[in-house]
Amino acid sequence: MQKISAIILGLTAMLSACGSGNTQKGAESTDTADTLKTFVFNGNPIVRDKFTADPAPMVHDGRLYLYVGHDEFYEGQDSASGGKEFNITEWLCYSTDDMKTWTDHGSVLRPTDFEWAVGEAWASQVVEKDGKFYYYTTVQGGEPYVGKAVGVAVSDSPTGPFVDAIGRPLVSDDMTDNGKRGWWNDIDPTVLIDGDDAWLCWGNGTCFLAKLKLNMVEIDGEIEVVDLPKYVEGPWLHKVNDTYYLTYASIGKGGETIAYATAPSMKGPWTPRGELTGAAENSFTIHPGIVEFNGAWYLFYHNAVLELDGHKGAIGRRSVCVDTLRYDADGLMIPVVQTR
Ligand code: FUB
Repeated sequence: MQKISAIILGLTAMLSACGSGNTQKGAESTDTADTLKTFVFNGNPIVRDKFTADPAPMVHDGRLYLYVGHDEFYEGQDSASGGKEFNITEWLCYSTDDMKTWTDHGSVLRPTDFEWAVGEAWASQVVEKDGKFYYYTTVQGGEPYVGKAVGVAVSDSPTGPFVDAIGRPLVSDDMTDNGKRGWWNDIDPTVLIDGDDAWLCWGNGTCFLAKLKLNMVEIDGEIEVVDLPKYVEGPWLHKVNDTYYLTYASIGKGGETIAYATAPSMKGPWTPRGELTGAAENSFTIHPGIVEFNGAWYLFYHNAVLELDGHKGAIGRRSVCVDTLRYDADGLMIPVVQTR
């Protein structure tokens, strides 16, 4: 009898723990049959139970997958500088089929899943090719690699498990000029698959562009530099009809804004088209992620308006948001107003 009571008590405790863990403040929440958490989008920011940053959307098989870095609080964060404002040890994945109900897939990759990396899950992007999902990431390299590097992991599923595809960085610090940002300039990869070609673009302070081989895990030829006004970081490539778009975080007054350029070919020439957004509320950084889904276009970005567990939003405690993106008759993106 005592044993049965203990089992019942244990089960009750487990169930109530599951229930409380599944509730996002400000959003309805339920369990799916396979126990993944779901929540309903009721306005920005999208995710309310964690700080999230650097959104990277991908559409596959009628579902939108959103990959983000998990910004985490640590004591001393508010007086840190030089990149130490960020404490990001994993990438998370969320998905939806209607932009309203989201499924939380949890952590899908960590920088330390790359044996040669030591941490720092900075901006990333996932793309699908021939049934494989390639996760291009920013990480901090360990010996013998110094500085930030671009890694690539691969999976048969959009939600992982992802494994290091090549056992070394795809881009390491020695492969590029250090430019304005030294050891930290090889960050923020974005990939565009265009017919039989694939392009990799990345960089902080300098915007680098290179072709990828068909295997998606080797650079093909020279690394070029794209000259863009006020370029800082966070490039995002996409294409509509015959126009190529390179959207990026540019330096504005006291913080980053999103700007973009267009070109008739990935070889350029790139024409600057000005700002797509102003600065993000309460955040020095902003980071674009653009995708078409169910007949509409969306701009994902982050701000820092969320307060969580008594910690206010900050440079290293950001929140991913989404707003509708529209084009004018000439194919130019119409400035996006950031909404709550
Ligand atoms: O999240 C860390 C860094 O901040 C990213 O790599 C940049 O794009 C900026 O958002």
